[in-house]
Amino acid sequence: MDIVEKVLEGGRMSREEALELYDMDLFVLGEMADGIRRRMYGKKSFFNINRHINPTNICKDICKFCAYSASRKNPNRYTMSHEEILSIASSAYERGAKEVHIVSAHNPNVGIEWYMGAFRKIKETLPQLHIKALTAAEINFLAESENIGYDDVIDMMIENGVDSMPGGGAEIFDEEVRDFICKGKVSSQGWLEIHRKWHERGRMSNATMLFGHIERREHRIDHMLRLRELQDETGGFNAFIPLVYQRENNFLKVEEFPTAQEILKTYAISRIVLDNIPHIKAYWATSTIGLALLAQEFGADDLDGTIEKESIQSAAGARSASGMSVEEFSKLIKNSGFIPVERDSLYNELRVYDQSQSEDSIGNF
Ligand code: V47
Repeated sequence: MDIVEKVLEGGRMSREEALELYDMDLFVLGEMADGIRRRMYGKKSFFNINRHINPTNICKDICKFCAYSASRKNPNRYTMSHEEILSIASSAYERGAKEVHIVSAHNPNVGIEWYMGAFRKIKETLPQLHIKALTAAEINFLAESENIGYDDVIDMMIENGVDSMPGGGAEIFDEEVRDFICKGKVSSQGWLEIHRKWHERGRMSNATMLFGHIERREHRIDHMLRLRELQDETGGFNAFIPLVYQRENNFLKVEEFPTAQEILKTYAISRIVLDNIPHIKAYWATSTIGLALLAQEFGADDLDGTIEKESIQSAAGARSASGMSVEEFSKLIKNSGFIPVERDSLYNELRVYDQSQSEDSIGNF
């Protein structure tokens, strides 16, 4: 059976087959990925109203791709107070945000209580607001610096109101590439173990992959396969998010950047290979909004959210510093031929923006 037939019959891709997908014509790949996406969600494209908060940029680690960390080129070191964090979360909530996405650097000057206290304060004040916080890299950092286990940090997160985990810190699992781009950060095995432990507690998380730097196609496939294996075990990943590498203001010098074709192929292949992860997210902050909208035809069913403010990718050149309004966001999705569906953090549908009329309908279709 050839690969196209196998994909059409819902067969699972082997490592070799997954790699071969990259050699296929972009539109053949797109049609296969779109077929899977359409069977799952029709023309619905999901997004949420969220606010990214990056409470400190002081970092003990040195990742070559990072332009956000204050330990390198960024002269503006900051650490927010709990009051500042709460005030950002409160004003976002008042404007309709359903989720705060809180990701920080690995700040050695504040203890674990600074992190946990911020979550507790938000949860006590705004119990309805979903807190998606702490990447596995941050959890590993906190466990190491406090000399406690992953389980301890995870239990504290739950006690202090964290609802789900973002997918950051995964970068590329291949150990050689990882060592070169972010030596000293959580290991691949550690990243997967932390997510396994989180899932074992009945909680959901996401998984990212940073691509378009020095990694090769085979490393991306390897990354996807390690995630697929864990997902077979736990079922705890909601979304896979390929993050396109942003090149400015950092130390990872790259000669060739991925073309739009390569980026779209990567979305399509992830939809085909990750047959057990429900959502493929085209995170517009790194892909650009134009390509994210196109990615809807190449397997992606989720465009993340309005973001409102973002500091990590925008420090490296992405045009995401001030997010997007929900009106603009939903209009772009609608005008690209898809049905904008506002979701909550766990993918329950909150509001469907009707295709044919300008009015919205509320509830599930
Ligand atoms: O892990 C850092 C990435 C991630 C660069 O779970 C860069 O819903 C591109 O995890 N170019 C943090 N990327 C962001 C993150 C995330 C984003 C959106 C949604 C979700 C989710 C999670 O940002 C880091 C790292 O891989 N990053 N520098 C850069 N130069």
